[in-house]
Amino acid sequence: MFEEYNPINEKIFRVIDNDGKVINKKWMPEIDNERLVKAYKDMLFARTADLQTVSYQRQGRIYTYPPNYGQEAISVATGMVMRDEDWLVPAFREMGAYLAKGGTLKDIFLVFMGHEDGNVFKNANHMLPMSVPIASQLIHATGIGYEIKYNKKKEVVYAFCGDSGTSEGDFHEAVNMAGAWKVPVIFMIQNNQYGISTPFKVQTASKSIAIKSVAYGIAGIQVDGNDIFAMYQAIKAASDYALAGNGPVLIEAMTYRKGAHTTSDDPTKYRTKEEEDAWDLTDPLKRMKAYLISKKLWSQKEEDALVVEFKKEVERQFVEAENYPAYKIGDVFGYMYEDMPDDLKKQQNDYENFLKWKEARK
Ligand SMILES: Cc1ncc(C[n+]2csc(CCOP(=O)(O)OP(=O)(O)O)c2C)c(N)n1
Repeated sequence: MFEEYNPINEKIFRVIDNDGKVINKKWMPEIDNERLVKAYKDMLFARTADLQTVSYQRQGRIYTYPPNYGQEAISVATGMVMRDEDWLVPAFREMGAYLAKGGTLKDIFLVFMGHEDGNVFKNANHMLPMSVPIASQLIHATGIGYEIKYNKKKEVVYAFCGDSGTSEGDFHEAVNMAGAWKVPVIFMIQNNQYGISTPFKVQTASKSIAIKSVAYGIAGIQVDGNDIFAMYQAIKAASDYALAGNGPVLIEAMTYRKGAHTTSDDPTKYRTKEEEDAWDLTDPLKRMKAYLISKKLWSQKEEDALVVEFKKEVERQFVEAENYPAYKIGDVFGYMYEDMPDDLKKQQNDYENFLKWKEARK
C-alpha cells in the first residue's frame, strides 16, 4: 500500500465515494457485518455526545470543549485496529479513540470541567493524557516507541496531532528521531483544514503533510479521513508495517472540522458557507450510512431509536461528572515537588485565604 500510494505521486487513498459506493474494490476491507455496524454506531455515539456537549457548554455547565464533529471516522477506525497493549498518545480531538481504549465520556467531561482526574483515563490501558500544548505529545510517542523497540515488545504507538501541529518543532524532532530509530509509531495527523482560524494553505508551502514522510525516510500516506474503509485499511497496514519492525508511518487523514475550534470560537468569521457545504458532501457518517443501507445492514428507524438511547447515556455520564467531588486545593499545589518550597506554600496559603474571603462575602 505505501508504495502504491507513495505521497510523492499526490494520490489520495480512498475506498468509497461520497455516496458510499465502493470505488476501489482492491482495497475494500473484509470486515464482518456486525463489526461494521458497531463501527457506525461508535461514530454515531461520538457525534451525539459531541453535539450534546456543545449544548451543555452553552448552558454554562462545562467550561469549554473542542468538537470532533466531522472527524469521527479517523478515531473510530483507529479504535478498530488498536489493541489493548498498544499505546494511545492523544491530542484533544479524537473521542472515538479514547472510548475504544476504555476511556469514558465522564473522563472527557471532567477534563473540560477543569478536573485533572479525568485526564488519568483510569480504565484505559496504555493511554497518555490529552495534550493541549500542541505537538508536545509527539516527542513522548517517539520515546515510548524507543522503549518498545529496546525491550523487543510487540506494541504500536498511535500518536495524534492536527495539521497546524506539524508546524511545531516538536513534530520535526519526534518524526525525525522515530525514523532514525525505526520505532513503531504511527503519526496520525488529522488534517481538518484549520489550526483555529489559520487555513491549511498558509500553514506550509509543502504540497501535503504526507509528503514530509519522504524526507524523513519513513512510510507515509494521504488518506480520505472521512472514508472509514480507507482509514481502516491504512491504519491496519501501518500497524502491520510497524509491528514487522519497519519503523514509523505518517498518515495524513484529510478531513474537515465541521464545528468550531472550541466553544470559544466562531468559524463564520473566517470561512464561507460554500466551503462548509462542499465538505458536508464528504461527511463520514453520511457515507458509511449510505453504504450500510445499500447492504440492508442499517435503517433510519434503527438510527432514530439508538440516538434516543445515546442521548440518555450521554446525559447520565454528564450528570455523574457534574456531581464529581470538587477539586482539592492541595492537588493544585501538591504535585510539583516532594517537599513544597516556601514560596509555593505561601501561594497556597494566599489562595486559601482568598477563597475564605470570597465565601465570607456571599
Ligand atoms: C504549543 C502551543 N501553541 C499554541 C497553542 C494554542 N492553540 C491551541 S489549539 C491550536 C491550533 C491547533 O490546530 P491543529 O494542530 O491543526 O489541531 P486542531 O485544533 O485543528 O485539531 C493552537 C495554536 C497551544 N495550545 N500550544
